[in-house]
Amino acid sequence: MKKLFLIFLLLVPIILAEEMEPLETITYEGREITLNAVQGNKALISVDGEKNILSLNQQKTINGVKITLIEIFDAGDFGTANLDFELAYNCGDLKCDEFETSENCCKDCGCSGALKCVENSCILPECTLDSQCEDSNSLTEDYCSEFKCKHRNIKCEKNLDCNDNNLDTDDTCYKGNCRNFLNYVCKTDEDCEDQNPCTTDLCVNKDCQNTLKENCEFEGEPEKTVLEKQNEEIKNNLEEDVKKLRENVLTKVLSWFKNLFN
Ligand SMILES: [Ca+2]
Ligand SMILES: [Ca+2]
Ligand SMILES: [Ca+2]
Repeated sequence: MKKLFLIFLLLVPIILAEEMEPLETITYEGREITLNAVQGNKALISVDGEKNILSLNQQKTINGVKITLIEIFDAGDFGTANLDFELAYNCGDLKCDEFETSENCCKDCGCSGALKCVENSCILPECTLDSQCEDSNSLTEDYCSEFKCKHRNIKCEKNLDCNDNNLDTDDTCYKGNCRNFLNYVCKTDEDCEDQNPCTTDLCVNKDCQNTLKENCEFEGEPEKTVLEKQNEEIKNNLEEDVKKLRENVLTKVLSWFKNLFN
């Protein structure tokens, strides 16, 4: 449905109303329109060099532009004219119609040689590959979009860019963003205290070891240490982020497919 609405919008002609003075030139949809002279109830008009005379309230197509002479003010050498313009062709329907050229509608007619059509103008492409946009700045991501080089700021390129001068965090660069996650579960044996009298609580290589003592009876669940809880929370948040990211990607893919069949 959305697609149909867009196509409808594209097919609606753009009409421009303009009051012009003699020898004035305007650009309308890539066409150069000049009011050459006003005399009595007539106006001499040219579109990209092709001339024609219009009488008051008359409509003529000159070089692919439908022009209506709506009104004339102060008829004479310095008179002005009120004109309506409408393209006689449809730029954007993917057909290179009569009067359409690379200059006024490269959307439909394309561009010659190495030129590429961007925003309905033929331009010499700045790039076709991301690698042509390298700016020697490691903190920008360089890419080619619509034949122009773009540079997106990123926070890091390598892990070293993320050093937070904190030995308790592992500093990594992930897709241009820094991650500084705690790299220890415990520092001392006290950090591993699980409130269970039947375990020996030790901190070994930054990790807790709670070993069951032999022939010891204790009812209930052993408690987690504060640090264990903190690390579990970080892990849960990370898993939540990854889940959201996956859902986002899936939604986008589904909506792309939906649009494709609408
Ligand atoms: Ca066309
Ligand atoms: Ca760069
Ligand atoms: Ca660190």
